[in-house]
Amino acid sequence: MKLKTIAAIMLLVVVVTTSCKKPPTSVTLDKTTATLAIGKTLTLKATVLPANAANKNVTWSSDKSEVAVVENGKVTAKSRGTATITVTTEEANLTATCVITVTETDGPVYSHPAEPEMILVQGGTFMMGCTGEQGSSCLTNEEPAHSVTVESFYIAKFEITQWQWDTLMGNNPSDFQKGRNYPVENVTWNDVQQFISRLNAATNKRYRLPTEAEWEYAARGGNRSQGFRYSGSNTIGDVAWYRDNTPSQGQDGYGTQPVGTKSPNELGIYDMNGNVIEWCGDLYGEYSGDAQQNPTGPLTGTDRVQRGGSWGQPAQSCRITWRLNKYPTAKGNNAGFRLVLLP
Ligand SMILES: [Ca+2]
Repeated sequence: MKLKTIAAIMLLVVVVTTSCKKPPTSVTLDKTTATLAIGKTLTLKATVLPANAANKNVTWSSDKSEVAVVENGKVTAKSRGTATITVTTEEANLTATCVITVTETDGPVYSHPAEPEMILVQGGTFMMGCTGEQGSSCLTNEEPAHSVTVESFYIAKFEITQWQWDTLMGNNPSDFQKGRNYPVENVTWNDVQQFISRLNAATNKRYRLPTEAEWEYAARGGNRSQGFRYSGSNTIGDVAWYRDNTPSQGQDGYGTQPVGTKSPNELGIYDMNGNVIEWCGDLYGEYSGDAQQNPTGPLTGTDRVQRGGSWGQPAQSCRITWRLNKYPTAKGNNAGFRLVLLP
C-alpha cells in the first residue's frame, strides 16, 4: 500500500512535469533591419516564448549567403546587397526575420533598404563652370566661371538603382530592366520628388536632390580634386559609360549599365559622368560671375537641371561642367538621379 502510494505520487509528478512543458508560441528578434559594412559582424538575439517552453532551440538561415551569412545568430556581411536572416524554432516551426543591408563602407546609419550608400563631401570653395581643364569645349551656358562655396554634405556613391526604386515605390518604370543594380531611368523630376518624400517619411531624414553646385563640386572631386575634365579622369572611358563605349541598339548591353562598373572619382563616387544623366534640384538659369554661398539656383523658371551626360551622349556632353535643362515632367531612358543628405 505504501509502495503503491509512492508510485502514484511519482507518476503524478511525471505527469505534472510533462504537462508544464509547452511548445513555443512565438519567436522574435531584437532587430528587424540592420546595416553592416562588408566584413563587419552583428549578433542577433532571438527570444522564444513562453519562457518555460520545452524546446527553445532555433536554427538560423540567410536567403543570400553571398551577401550575408549567419551562424548561431552571428551575421557576417560578405558583399553589397540585401539579405534576409530567418530564425526558426526547432519545435512548431515559428519564424522571425531581419533584413540586413550590406554596404561597402561605413557611413550614415541606414534604416531602410532603399537608402543609398553615401559619401561625405567636405565643404569648400571652388570655381564653378567653364574652367581651364575644359579647353575650348564649353558652351555659353557654362560661362562665366564663378566662385562657389558649399557646406559639407553626403552624396550617394551610386545612381539610385532600379531595386532601390522598386523596394520603396513598388514599381519599376525603367526601360532597360536588366537587373537590380542598373540605374532607375524614365523618371520625371516630379516622380523623383515622390520617391524622396516617401524615403524621408520612412527614415525620418531629409534626403533631397543635389543642388547643381553640390553636384559639380562632388563631380570635381571636392577638396581632393585633381582638376580632371571628366569626373575622376581625363580619359572618359575609364570613368564613364557614354555613347562611344556603349553597345549599339540591337546589340547586347545597349542602354544603361550596372552602377559602379567604371572607376570612381577622387572621392570614391561612381558614374557622375555618363550612364544616366542626373536630375538636380535647381531650376535652370544662366550663370552670373558673382561669388555665391550654397546656391540653390534661380527663384523662378520652368526647367530643372540635368547633369553629367549619359550612355547615349558623346564625350562633349559628359564633361563635369556641361549643363542641360528639362521640364520637370520630362522623362527618358537616359535620365535618373542620385541623392544628397546633410550631415
Ligand atoms: Ca551619371
